Amino acid sequence: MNNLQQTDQIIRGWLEELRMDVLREMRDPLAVSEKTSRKDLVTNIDKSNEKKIVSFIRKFDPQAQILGEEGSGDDVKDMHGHVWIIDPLDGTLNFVKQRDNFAIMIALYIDGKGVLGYIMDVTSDIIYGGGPEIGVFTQSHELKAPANLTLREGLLGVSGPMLVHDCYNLQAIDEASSGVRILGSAGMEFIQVLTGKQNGYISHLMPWDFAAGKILSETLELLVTKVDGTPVDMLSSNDVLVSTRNTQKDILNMIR
Ligand code: 2AM
Ligand code: CA
Ligand code: CA
Ligand code: CA
Repeated sequence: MNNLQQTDQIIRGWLEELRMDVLREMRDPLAVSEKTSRKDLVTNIDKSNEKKIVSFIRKFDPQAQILGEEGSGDDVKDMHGHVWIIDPLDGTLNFVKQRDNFAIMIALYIDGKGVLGYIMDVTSDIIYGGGPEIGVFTQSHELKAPANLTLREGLLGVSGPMLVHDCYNLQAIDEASSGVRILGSAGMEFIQVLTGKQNGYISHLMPWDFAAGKILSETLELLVTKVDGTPVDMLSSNDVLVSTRNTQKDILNMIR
């Protein structure tokens, strides 16, 4: 593999290429099917994006393992060596119902350490990408660490079902914040926290939902842990808390 700056440019090129395909293909009727429920959908574009990303990675980094949501990758059992974790289309329900507010996410871990992460907001054409060695950039500027806001000083992103079921005392936690937001895409929620528009996000997520966001968040001094503050497991589902340091402290004092 090339050095990180070159790899960064190559991944940004893949994302721009995928974006052009998605914008063209989404004008045609989508082939939509249900996975586990009518709220858990997959489309032809989730599947074709994943096949394309897997084929880019296979050519670029042939020894790597690939973990992808739609199963075109490998059956990854450990984080040794190069592991790419990809969500070919995040926010599929938004994509189907809104044709907006969805993302493509790509992450590279080497021996368990996050090296490069990318979240592309497709309709806005903004890539949030980079990692601990090179910083976090869009196409136009570098992101700085957001202000270390407390819970009451900012907006908290949450998963709708977790709020409705009051998991972890979430309704009281939301009351204590300035307000709650539900965007329906983990990638779009991570973007809000990275840019300081929300001071946190809580959701039940799979590895491909948080792999890229974790790398970018940690590069910007944000914390990504389980809701109880313990480390996330990169190969299983987790109830994830993304937040500023002060907001994490406030939330850990209120969870039950
Ligand atoms: P997805 O669109 O890639 O499936 C809101 O639903 C967020 O949670 C989205 O980022 C979605 O990712 C993710 N998510 C994870 N598991 C889900 C599930 N079982 N049903 C719907 N969304 C899920
Ligand atoms: Ca899905
Ligand atoms: Ca997802
Ligand atoms: Ca997805």
